[in-house]
Amino acid sequence: MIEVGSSLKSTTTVLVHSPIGYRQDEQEVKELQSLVACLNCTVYYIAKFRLRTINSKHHLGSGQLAELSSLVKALPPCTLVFNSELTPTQQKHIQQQLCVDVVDRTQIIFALFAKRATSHLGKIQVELASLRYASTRLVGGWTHLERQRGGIGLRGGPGESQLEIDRRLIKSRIRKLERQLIKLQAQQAQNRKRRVKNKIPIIGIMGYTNAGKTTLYNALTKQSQFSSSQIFATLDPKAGRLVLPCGMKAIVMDTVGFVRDLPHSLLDAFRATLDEIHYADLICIVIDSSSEHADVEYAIMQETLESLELHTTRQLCVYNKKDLSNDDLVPCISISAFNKSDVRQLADVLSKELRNLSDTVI
Ligand SMILES: Nc1nc2c(ncn2[C@@H]2O[C@H](COP(=O)(O)OP(=O)(O)OP(=O)(O)O)[C@@H](O)[C@H]2O)c(=O)[nH]1
Ligand SMILES: [Mg+2]
Repeated sequence: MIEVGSSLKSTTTVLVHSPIGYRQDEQEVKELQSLVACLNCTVYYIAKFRLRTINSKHHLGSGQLAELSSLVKALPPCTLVFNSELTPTQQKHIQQQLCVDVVDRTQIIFALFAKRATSHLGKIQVELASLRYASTRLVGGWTHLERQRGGIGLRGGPGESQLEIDRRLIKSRIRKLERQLIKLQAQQAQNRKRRVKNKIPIIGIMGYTNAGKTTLYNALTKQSQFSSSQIFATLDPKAGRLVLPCGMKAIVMDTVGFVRDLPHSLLDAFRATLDEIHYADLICIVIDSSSEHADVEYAIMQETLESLELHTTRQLCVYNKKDLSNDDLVPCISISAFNKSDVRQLADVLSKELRNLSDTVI
């Protein structure tokens, strides 16, 4: 059973990393470690298994499950955090066989989003996504919902099973949240109309989590929104005004950061928040140039933009944190070989690059 938006039962965790085959995946483990750390949990141990195939009943192979079981017995009480998405059946079987709490990466991301949501809109979106996700995984009771929501739903008629009550409770809560979301979206549409009427261009800032989007947003709009080295520091989009050196006014929008394998239901919930970005004239893709995996993060970002149908909006790549980067950035320039001025600009960049190279050689 998934506790909607709650933190883990035990704050001591054992991470279970079990990719298929042999691939470089240290970053995936580090990312899960940071997600868990953001929930104030400690990682006691990282268990790694290589899978040839995924076991439909308990995810790991039988021998691997026995190995994990002995490990768990030797450790203090903990929660097992799987670095992959488990089916409800797999989760239930591992829990039963090892007598420990089990959560997967998706549930960790949900818990973190729930912890970070501050605005009314953000809270509604996260709860909606959690409930939609949970409704597809209902295998047991859902009585904690009644506790959490102060007794919504009440008991059904005679003969209604716990599972039926659970489904009804979730459905009615989802409907209520959807109605609230529609109202908030109508308000957003009003604000948007005003901007369109005033013909103010919109610049969206997007990128992998922790790339420095909010820091850049603050620098551009002279605001002081919360920025932090923690993953998913921003959940609620912010919009601020910017006056460009040419005197043109623009709206700059900061957005939620993305990670690999962001649960689809979360992405769907955040579609509403990211609706505004569909009206952007330009998207600044912020890339952390000091990250060892900047290229992977960039690829994940492009995939996400595609799934949000934002890939056709004009983009500008901004390589941030160059003060931390040891590598020389891959230079970017866009030209038309038919355009003399572009070719001159390219010649300038080439001479600058070559000068830099010869400086390094000397
Ligand atoms: N050294 C250095 N650190 C930076 C730079 N820009 C941002 N940071 C730091 O990077 C961390 C993340 O910055 P944020 O602006 O919160 O990043 P974000 O992309 O908004 O992150 P999320 O909202 O979590 O997606 C913070 O600790 C910032 O101080 C930079 O140019 N150089
Ligand atoms: Mg941010």
